[in-house]
Amino acid sequence: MGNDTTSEICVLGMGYIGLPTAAMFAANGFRVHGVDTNPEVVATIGRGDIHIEEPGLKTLVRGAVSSGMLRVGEEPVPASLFIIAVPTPLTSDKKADMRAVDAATRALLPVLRPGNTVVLESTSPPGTCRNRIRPVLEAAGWKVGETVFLAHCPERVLPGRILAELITNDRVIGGMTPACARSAARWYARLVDGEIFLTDATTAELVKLAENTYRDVNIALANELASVCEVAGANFWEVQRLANRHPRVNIHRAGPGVGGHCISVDPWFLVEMFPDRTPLIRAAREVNDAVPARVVAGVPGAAETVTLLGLAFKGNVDDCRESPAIAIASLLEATGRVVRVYDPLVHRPPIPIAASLEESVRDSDLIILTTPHDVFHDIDPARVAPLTRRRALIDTHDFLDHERWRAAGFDVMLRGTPSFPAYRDQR
Ligand code: SAJ
Repeated sequence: MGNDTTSEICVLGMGYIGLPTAAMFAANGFRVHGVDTNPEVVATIGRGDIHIEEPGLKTLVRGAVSSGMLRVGEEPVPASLFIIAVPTPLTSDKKADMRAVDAATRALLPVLRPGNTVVLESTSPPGTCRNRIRPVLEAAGWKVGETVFLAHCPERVLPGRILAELITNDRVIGGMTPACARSAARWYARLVDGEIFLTDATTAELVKLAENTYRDVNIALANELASVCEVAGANFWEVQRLANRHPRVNIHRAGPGVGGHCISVDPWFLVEMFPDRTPLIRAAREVNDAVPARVVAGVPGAAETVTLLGLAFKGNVDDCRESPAIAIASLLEATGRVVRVYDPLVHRPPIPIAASLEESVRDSDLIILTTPHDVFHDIDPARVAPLTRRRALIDTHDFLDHERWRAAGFDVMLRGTPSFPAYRDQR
């Protein structure tokens, strides 16, 4: 046991992954020091509060901070395990921005001691541990695999289910050496109920990218099939349902595009590093990125005021990062339309949103369901209908009860079917 400035675990980056991970270790009896370079984030967590929304997180953090097991600051402190969980966003030219990983690596050097383990959790391009972090540690005099241990343990938790999945998901731990993997695994074994698989660092980096790329490519296929169905006179949702009765087929869901900070970002890490070997991965990204424009192209010319139901990137979360709804809003505005957005789950909207459902649909010519929040099922179309100027609904997710909306007088247009308006003229 150490004193006030020594923790067992030091987590660098108090975001969507770092904060839940730090709080979960703290709740399991570890003394944890959380680090963030943003003083506001440090102050918020320091008073037991949170700056991101995730079910159960507030209670967990409040308990961990008030028990003294989770402390926060702007600088790393000596610890036995360092977890780097900082953002690895995309630059505007679709390259991995590794500045936060580099800064975190440098920041822990002054407090690193013999026998420490450094784990990179941030999703990173293949070779990051070997070619980016190891040289910095070795330049500082450390011998990786002997005097310090370095491993990649990618996070794989689903926003909205982070706390449960931190415990139940299997983990892949890739070490720079087998001793590095074992050293990291000893820590995670005390938190994780899922199975822990040991491998090398580059394989672990690729496992994470492969998982999200698999999703992206399959979602692109679904979106492309949906577009085909619109002109072929078929219903994509029926095609998907029936094809998925085949034992070896799993067609994903079409939608308004792919959002979030992971699936729409990670495949680019492979394209950036291996441009000649990734034509399919690049094409899938481009297909999914083009879906918001397809949705907007389908908006009837007469619709001057458009209401978007949902701003979050997926259902039942408040997270708006890379949300297709934001892209759809800005594309609609670029065509001169008035856009109103309703999302009761989003508390820190990146673009202005309406204060109520009524405000968002008043004098609207078209409602587009952009996010499948469960609460939208509770909307009574008969109450909405008299407020609108025209009764038209585009459902991009096949989510709402269409019969109910039709009964209230709405013209229902479903993405992936011939009712989708862009294609009505082509038949
Ligand atoms: N989406 C579709 N069709 C589908 C599935 C998803 O259009 O069939 C869209 C969603 O609407 C959303 C986006 O894709 O806009 C991503 O949503 P998601 O729920 O599939 O995934 P994320 O981004 O919330 O979380 C993913 C997860 N990865 C995998 O499922 C392989 C999660 O386990 C990862 O931890 C997370 O990325 C991450 O941090 O990398």
